[in-house]
Amino acid sequence: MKVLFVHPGPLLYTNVFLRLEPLGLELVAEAARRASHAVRLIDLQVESHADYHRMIAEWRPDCVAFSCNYLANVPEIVDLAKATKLSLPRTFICVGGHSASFTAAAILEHGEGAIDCVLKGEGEPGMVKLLEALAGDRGAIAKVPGAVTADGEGPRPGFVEHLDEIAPARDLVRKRRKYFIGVLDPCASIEFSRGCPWDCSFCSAWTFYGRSYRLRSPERVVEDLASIPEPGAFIVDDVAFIQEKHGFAIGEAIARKGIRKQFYLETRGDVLLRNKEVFQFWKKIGLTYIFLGIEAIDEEGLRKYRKRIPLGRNFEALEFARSLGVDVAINIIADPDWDEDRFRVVRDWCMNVPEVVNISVNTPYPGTETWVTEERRLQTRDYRLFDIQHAVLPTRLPLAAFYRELLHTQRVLYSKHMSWWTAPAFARVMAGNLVRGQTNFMRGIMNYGKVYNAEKMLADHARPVSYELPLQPPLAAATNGQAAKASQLYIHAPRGRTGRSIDDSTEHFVEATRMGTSA
Ligand code: B12
Ligand code: SF4
Repeated sequence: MKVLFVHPGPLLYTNVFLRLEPLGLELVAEAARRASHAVRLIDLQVESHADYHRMIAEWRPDCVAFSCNYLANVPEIVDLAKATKLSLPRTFICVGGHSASFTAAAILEHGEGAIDCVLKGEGEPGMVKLLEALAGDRGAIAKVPGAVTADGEGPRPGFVEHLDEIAPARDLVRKRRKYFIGVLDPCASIEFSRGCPWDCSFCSAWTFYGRSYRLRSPERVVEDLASIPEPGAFIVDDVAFIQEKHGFAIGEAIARKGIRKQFYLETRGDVLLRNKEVFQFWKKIGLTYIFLGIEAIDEEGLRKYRKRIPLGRNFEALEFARSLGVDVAINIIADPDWDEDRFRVVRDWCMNVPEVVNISVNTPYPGTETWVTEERRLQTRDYRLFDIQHAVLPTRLPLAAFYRELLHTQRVLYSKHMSWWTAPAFARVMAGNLVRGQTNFMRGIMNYGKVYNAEKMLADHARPVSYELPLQPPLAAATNGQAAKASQLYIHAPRGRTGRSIDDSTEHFVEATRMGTSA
């Protein structure tokens, strides 16, 4: 069968700070190719809708598979599906990815018959089974694990048993040099592990993967890395180097092979402090950027996000990250409840730390416990506003004033970062990138003013809405958080301790720092 894999268009800050290789979609495409299907991939972050329509008109795929990891992309995907069905009525259309998995029924409904199936969970095993059913017994589609169709829902999706069995179809992406994060331009993406053993209430990584955690072997990682031409590599793991031994094994294999790259990774403060030597070793082999999930700068803020890592440990982690001599980025979550004073305190704090600080807005996301338990009701259900840059919960300040404060804070931070980017050391890196024809980051910086604009943000709330996110569950159900978690939130079935490839000491460490009591 001819299968076209489609990544939707850019997110708000994809146009400024980063734009990443569609790694998940490449993995699903490779699984389909290994099952003897003809596959193509188009990434609408870097190609246009006109390119897409041209491609489907010329190639006439039997199946179009969209990737939907973010709510903000839902309307675009639904509209593209409808247009595709109009021009190619016999083409089967499916949607997969994180957000699609948590909002499957709503997506089918928005499609009004144009979307044949939402395939929940990890796409590699599910897609192969779906295509098998599509080529043979169409009646079996609704029984494919993870499939949700108008005829019903199949069993829970199956896991990839060993991450070493899968590989990304990197060759299918047509504009590789368009992917970057900051000055890592161009930059590829790579996976060392999958899933997360913690269970934070505001996050859906654990509900999606059933609190499982699997590792890729150092041999496969090195083989994959060696095939990547880009000098930068974004490590996509939710929490990098949870297990020290694995981090060392990969690092040493990279060093032995003589691979030189600049790496970006994200991790937790307590993991950084627990496994200091690994991060020191990685600095030697090219670790350049660390993103630390700090979220709040005071105990009250941390309580709100129920982070079970004391503020002192967070600051200690920051100190340690600084001592590594890598660039450190952190995220602060602005709550819609903030007033002018709170914004001012945060601004002052941010100006006094050497890190790159990003401010996002507290947004309940389906698939998280917060989605079920958040007592504040949504002010809007327009998918496009669920991009962690808009306020979807009631604001204490009038909305216009909230955006003015938010944008002012972001602008102050931007000027701080700008002064570094123009500093001689950075300017040299930028100049080097420009000489190599890599202009992604430079263009991003120039886009800033256009993208972050208080009037535009406010006007976004007044746009006509075609598709609305399903309602949050009623509060009665929300009070029973644990039951809601177990029965409604998991996409992959939890396998308990056996589903986590970590040693007992790491399991105890996770146990002591996680939020909930789930399996
Ligand atoms: C890179 C990244 C980003 C980038 C995106 C950049 C870009 N597009 O250029 C940035 C930084 C912008 C970002 C932002 C956000 N992100 Co993000 N991000 C990631 C990250 C770290 C890596 C994605 C990745 O490559 N994964 C690896 C591949 C292998 O997995 P995958 O893409 O999920 O693909 C698999 C499945 O989803 C599925 N699948 C995917 N596509 C398809 C298609 C079909 C047809 C099928 C069948 C299956 C399928 O199969 C794939 C293989 O198993 C993930 C964490 C993670 N480890 O996945 C979070 C993650 C996806 N992000 C998440 C979240 C919550 C966000 C934010 C809301 C805020 C935040 N907390 O970071 C914002 C939202 C932005 C917005 N505007 O809406 C969540 C999940 C979101 C959800 N929908 O529930 C994740 C899992 C992180 C987490 N711990 O919560 N993110
Ligand atoms: S540590 Fe918490 S926030 Fe981070 S990925 Fe795991 S569950 Fe999500």
